[in-house]
Amino acid sequence: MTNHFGDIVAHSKLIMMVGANSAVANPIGFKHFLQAKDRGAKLIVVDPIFTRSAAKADIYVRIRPGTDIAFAYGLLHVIFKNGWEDQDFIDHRTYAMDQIRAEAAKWTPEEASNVSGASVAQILEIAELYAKTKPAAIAWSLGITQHSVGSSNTRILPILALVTGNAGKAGGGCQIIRGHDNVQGATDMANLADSLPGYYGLDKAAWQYYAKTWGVSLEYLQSRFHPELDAKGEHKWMHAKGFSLAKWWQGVLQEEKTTSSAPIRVLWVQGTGITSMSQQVKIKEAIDKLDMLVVAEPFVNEAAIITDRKDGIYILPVATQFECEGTLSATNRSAQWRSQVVEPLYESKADHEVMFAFAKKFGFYDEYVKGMKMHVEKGEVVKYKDDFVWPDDAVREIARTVKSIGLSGWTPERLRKHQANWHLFDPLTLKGRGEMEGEYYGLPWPCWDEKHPGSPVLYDVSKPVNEGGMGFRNRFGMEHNGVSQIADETVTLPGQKIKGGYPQLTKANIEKVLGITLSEEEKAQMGPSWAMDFSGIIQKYAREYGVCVYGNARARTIVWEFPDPVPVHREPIHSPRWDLVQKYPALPDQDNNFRVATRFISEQTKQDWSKEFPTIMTSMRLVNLSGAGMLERTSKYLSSITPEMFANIHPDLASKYGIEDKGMMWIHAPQGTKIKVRVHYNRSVTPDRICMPYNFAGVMQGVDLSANYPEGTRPYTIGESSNTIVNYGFDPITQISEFNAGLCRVEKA
Ligand SMILES: Nc1nc2c(c(=O)[nH]1)N[C@H]1C(S)=C(S)[C@@H](COP(=O)(O)OP(=O)(O)OC[C@H]3O[C@@H](n4cnc5c(=O)[nH]c(N)nc54)[C@H](O)[C@@H]3O)O[C@H]1N2
Ligand SMILES: Nc1nc2c(c(=O)[nH]1)N[C@H]1C(S)=C(S)[C@@H](COP(=O)(O)OP(=O)(O)OC[C@H]3O[C@@H](n4cnc5c(=O)[nH]c(N)nc54)[C@H](O)[C@@H]3O)O[C@H]1N2
Ligand SMILES: [Mo]
Repeated sequence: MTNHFGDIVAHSKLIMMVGANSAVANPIGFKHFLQAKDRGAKLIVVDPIFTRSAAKADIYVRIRPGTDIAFAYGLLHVIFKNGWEDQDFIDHRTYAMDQIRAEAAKWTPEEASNVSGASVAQILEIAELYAKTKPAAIAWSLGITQHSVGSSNTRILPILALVTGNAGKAGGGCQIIRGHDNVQGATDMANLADSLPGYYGLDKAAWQYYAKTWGVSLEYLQSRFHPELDAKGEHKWMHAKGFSLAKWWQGVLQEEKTTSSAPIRVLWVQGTGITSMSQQVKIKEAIDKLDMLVVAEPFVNEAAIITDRKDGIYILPVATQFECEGTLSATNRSAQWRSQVVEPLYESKADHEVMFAFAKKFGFYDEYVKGMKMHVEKGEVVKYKDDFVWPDDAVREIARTVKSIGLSGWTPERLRKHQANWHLFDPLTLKGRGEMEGEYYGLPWPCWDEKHPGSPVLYDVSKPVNEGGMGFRNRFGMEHNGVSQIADETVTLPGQKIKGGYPQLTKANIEKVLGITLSEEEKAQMGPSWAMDFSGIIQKYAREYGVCVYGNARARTIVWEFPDPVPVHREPIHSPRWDLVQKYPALPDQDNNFRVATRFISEQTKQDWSKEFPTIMTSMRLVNLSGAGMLERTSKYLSSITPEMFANIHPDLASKYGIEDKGMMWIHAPQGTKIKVRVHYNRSVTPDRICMPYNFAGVMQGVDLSANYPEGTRPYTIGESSNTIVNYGFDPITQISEFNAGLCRVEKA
């Protein structure tokens, strides 16, 4: 999220909500959109389903799943054609907009309408309204990300904000309304298979940096990996992405090409539902085949239920958030300190205690916790005490290390003080008063040092850097195709002592960029770049000169290292429009991403899937159930609201197949799987598509698995998981599943 919820209430004059149903998924967050509306802001909702959020919209646009790029280019076509773009912003702060313009030129409103299903009149109306109403925010969530074009989707929407000059503005920006309370923190801390914490990547420099902060040698870290070397003589598996949550099962089954040192034999699950992932039948087969499955969490994870195996399953009781203390990151990048309410109940242990016990058992506990006993002296990370205090020293380790996104100012003392003084912060501006004067609530990152107030709005050049302002990040080199990637001389922030754009600060360039001379001592202590400078000297000078350590650059609209540098529309892997598959085909198949091969074009063109599977299927959420659903389905009251798994279907579609309201139906998927669910006649869906929640498990392809729950643990409700029939399909960059666009066939049961 570039801005924050209060900012929407206070400043947005228009909110275009694309692929999010916050009225259900984030009811408290959605309240802010409604408050903005009360103030006169316009709400546009773009969604294939007439959702509860759509019901509150001034304009609702129904599009076909997986066609947001076509729709957005339709808007861009009209905006460019009429000269409604913010040319000043484009000239000074962006790169390669010509290429976007060229792609947009192809998308006449008629073609955008043909592909997306939005009417030409709506495209014209929204393009004008969006371009002329400022500031305008764009909000999105899973309707954008959960596609085989998910990462391109997440680029085309910020491009709309850049074209209209809405990026880096109060009331503008991109409001990505994220999922679990700490999902931002989870990615920041690299619950990811392709990076070290703080998005440092997996190259040798990153590992060396982490070896230093953890107080261990690089050789020690290397020794933790399979010893195979690559062509350059480097430790191959240390620098390779791991398996992803979406496709780990392929590492067990080895049915398609996998690139790993050995098949996966053990699965350790801690804090994810497993039944929340697509390809449930493959997942079940993989769990059956493992040597061992461990599930460590507060409930009985249904990963242990969907398998036929009777041994080799360990269920470890983990404490809940109320039984431990620490920090988390809210969707707007603010930290929140969370207090312990009670001691862990019964024999459960907090997550970190489980991990410590694991590390002890496997003989690496000392190295595992050493980072919490280290601090910086003269630019070097050295051990300074024999024991650590949880969670304070974990937070200190993060502040010392994660400079990339600016967590340096997040000390436990500051975060605790924010928690104790909630009442002193203004929810609309996040500004503190009284004792908290000069700070923003939760020190939204980047928070560059212990004096920094946090950054409520990313890329805001109207504020001094030391007060939360910044330009765009210089992350992709100094130039591309001979064009400078640095912002031009007009982009000078208040308080900035040098003029215009500048590169990210490194040991090699800092003297030249700032016009300073470093002492020999400073040079000796300084790290190679701002993101790896334990000494803090680069940030010290940045503060003095009013500049941002990561540079002041241009927003690139093309990502040259991606398969689609310019976002282009590609039909879903299972498309209802065979005619469009020829024109907008999927990407070539991938040989190795996250260690596995993934089918794109070969799956898409294997046959005209729409003949046998003519109906589109999408996902929805329920207010009373969350994620894999185990937490709430064990609650008598919450589960009674939706006592059964169901699918919403339009009466016209249902009657075509003789399917009765409140009766049962089978839903069949292209991969040969099926689920049996309760029928809900519903007019939020059109007759070409059905929609269903994903929060059930415990029944698979019509088979009730109640007997597999340990005694006394079966939740009040169980049901088919929609992920048994979610179609094969993954994003080429992130590998997120195509949960929100697939095909199926319905049949009376
Ligand atoms: N009660 C409850 N709250 C939750 C959760 C929960 O399970 N239960 N889950 C939490 C989590 S983890 C998350 S990530 C958030 C998710 O929050 P949301 O993403 O807001 O939740 P969804 O219901 O998945 O909404 C996605 C919307 O995108 C639409 N959509 C599908 N395909 C497309 C498309 O191609 N284009 C467009 N424009 N729209 C499309 C869907 O119809 C749906 O209305 O919710 C969080 N909050
Ligand atoms: N079809 C379809 N599938 C989807 C989606 C969709 O829209 N459609 N959405 C996707 C999205 S965005 C997400 S985020 C996932 C969500 O799905 P999951 O990642 O499965 O999320 P949850 O069910 O919320 O939580 C997982 C487990 O963590 C346990 N847990 C709770 N607190 C703790 C704790 O403190 N410690 C430990 N160790 N465990 C704990 C819970 O009991 C639960 O079993 O589902 C994805 N799957
Ligand atoms: Mo999520």
